[in-house]
Amino acid sequence: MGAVVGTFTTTDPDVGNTFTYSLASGGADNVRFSIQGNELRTNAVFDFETKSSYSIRVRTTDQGGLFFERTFTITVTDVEETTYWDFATDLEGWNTANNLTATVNSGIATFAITGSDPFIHSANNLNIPAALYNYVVIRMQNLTGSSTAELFWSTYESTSINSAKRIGFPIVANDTIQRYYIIDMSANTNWTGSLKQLRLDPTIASSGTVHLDFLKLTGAYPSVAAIIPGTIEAENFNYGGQGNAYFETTPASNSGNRFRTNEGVDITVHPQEPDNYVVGWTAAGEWLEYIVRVEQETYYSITANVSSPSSTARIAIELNGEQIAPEIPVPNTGAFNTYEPVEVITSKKLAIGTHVLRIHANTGSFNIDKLVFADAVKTQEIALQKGWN
Ligand SMILES: [Ca+2]
Ligand SMILES: [Ca+2]
Ligand SMILES: [Ca+2]
Ligand SMILES: [Ca+2]
Repeated sequence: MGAVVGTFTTTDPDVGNTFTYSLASGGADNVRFSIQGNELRTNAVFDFETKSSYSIRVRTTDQGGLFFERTFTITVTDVEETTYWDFATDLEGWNTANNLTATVNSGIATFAITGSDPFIHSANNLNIPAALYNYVVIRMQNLTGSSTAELFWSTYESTSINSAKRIGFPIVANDTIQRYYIIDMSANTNWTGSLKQLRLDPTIASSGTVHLDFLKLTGAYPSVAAIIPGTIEAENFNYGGQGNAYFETTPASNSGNRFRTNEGVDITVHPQEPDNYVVGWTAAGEWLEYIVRVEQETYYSITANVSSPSSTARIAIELNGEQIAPEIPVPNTGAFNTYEPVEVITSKKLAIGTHVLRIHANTGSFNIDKLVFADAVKTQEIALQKGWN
């Protein structure tokens, strides 16, 4: 919003004329733009995934009131926003402030805190649509005595950073491990418009150390976290693109060209279910992520609906970076178009809360339709009852 798209000039045989520009009736998408002086500016957040071409009509008027109108087509190109900061070798555009100094080593940013209100802030021109990116995922280890961290942000519509655009979240004090924190940003109604800058207060303590592994913005697809127990459709991976929501060996295109055609993940339609899609063209090392909400603490049975023409395909299921179940052995189903359910049981109880689930291809050459999570204890009781009949 407010970004300059281009500037207008008028060619007129009368030398010395001056021109003013305005939007003229007849442009289908005029409302999404504004004109300031000779600059065309955005009046909306443009997202390539939603709409990629806009039509506007512009009038140029000379000082005598004579005018000329012309229709323009504005094409939006798919620029992958930076939404993931891994701090691989430096702060990746983030800056420190208020009694906080940072060093980066082995992919971890370490913050030394020596006074009140320490924070880090991102570049001030993020241009990320808040509505799509409704979660912030942070992996960090808090070695301070505080159990609160905070996120602040500004948007192109509301450019100041203040407490109206803030979400505090609980962190573990004096922690012994790196831990995932998944923050639902839609909890604050001011998480809207186009994000301009993010600020992280990694602790509200005034002394101590925090180790930050990464911070990323991601979005549940289509909008809310999948519920466990329940079904996770493979094709409903997060928003965030290559390296953030998924890792693809062919990131430039969707090889099946179905469903989410602007993503690099390879998707085709289920052979028997025209409204259901599957992820295919899998290769070793590829992965997909999903924001999930576990509503019941228990062991789960995970049933993957999969296909493969080979017997070597293997899938790992991870939650917040940890493998939670034995590898799924995808059987040779005879063809990519023949699906079979394969069940594994989690090796630990899954904790209630919001988590990042990852489907990781240890060995490729399989298709995956979905994962069904069910309470393993209940599933086994039903199996027992059947046995007694
Ligand atoms: Ca890192
Ligand atoms: Ca691809
Ligand atoms: Ca692929
Ligand atoms: Ca599916």
